[in-house]
Amino acid sequence: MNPTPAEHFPPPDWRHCTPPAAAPRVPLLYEFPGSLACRQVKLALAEKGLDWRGLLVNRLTLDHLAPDYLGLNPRGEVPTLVDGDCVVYDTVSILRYVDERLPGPPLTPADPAARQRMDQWLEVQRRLPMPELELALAGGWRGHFWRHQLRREAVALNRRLRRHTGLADHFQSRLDEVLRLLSTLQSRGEIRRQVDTCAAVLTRLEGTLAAHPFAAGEDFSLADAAFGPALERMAALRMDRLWGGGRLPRVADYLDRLRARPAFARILAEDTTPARRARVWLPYLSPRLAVAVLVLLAAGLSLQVLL
Ligand SMILES: N[C@@H](CCC(=O)N[C@@H](CS)C(=O)NCC(=O)O)C(=O)O
Repeated sequence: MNPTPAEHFPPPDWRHCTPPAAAPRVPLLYEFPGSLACRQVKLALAEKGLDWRGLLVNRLTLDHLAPDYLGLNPRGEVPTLVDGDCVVYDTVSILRYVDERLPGPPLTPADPAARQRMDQWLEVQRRLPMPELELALAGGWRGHFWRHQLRREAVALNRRLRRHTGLADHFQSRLDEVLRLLSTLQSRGEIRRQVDTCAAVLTRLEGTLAAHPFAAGEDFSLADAAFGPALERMAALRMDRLWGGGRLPRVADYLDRLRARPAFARILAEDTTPARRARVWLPYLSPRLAVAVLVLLAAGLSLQVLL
């Protein structure tokens, strides 16, 4: 089997890069509204009380496959964080960078046992099959749209593979991933197995939450910045039946407590403003609307000529 984009392009080693010397530090976050991975990073930034400048990578217009963006993030995914000379991709790596290199209250426990728990939960969260579940379980027009978008991406990647041979590695690895996702979506059994994987993780989380209020210990940590948006997304996909109705009461209470945090409410609200939606949808819709208007005009003209 071909390596996944994450295996092909391992996380960058940011420990030797040079962050900007002067304050205030306002890192750039290449992001897409609604992206789970972006919300995890934004939650960590917001919990640390930091400002960031968001730069839209519009997944609707396939901006994440543009050669310039692949130069920053060879996986062709969002988010990517740029802070001076430091360019970081891979969500868990960005979370660690944010906490280790940027100011604000620490989100990594000082206690070694709690730190180890945080690291374990970050890795468990990283392996949750969220891209598959988001595509398979999203209902209504949203589900249809994103599955259609994935097929569009496969066509675009095939075309780009022929045109930009210099980036063949990047396009091939992304194409393999897109084809893997498309094939997973064909199999109900596979999706059921992935839901079971989540259920097993949540049962483990329930056990952990019996010992302390957050995933790693007594305080909010990077593990909660990762799990909060992931649970929120599962709830949006109606996977909350895994913990609702008294099944996993501590997980239910944990999500309620995370939702009640001001940083959490802020990042969700900022993601869904009408202005943000317009910035994403207008570049996608306007050329399509223009073509539709032209087709209608041409049809009207031909009718006039005929009659
Ligand atoms: N494993 C990735 C997760 C990032 C990810 O899956 N990003 C999604 C959006 S939430 C993405 O950019 N997908 C590209 C696509 O759909 O083509 C990481 O650690 O950064």
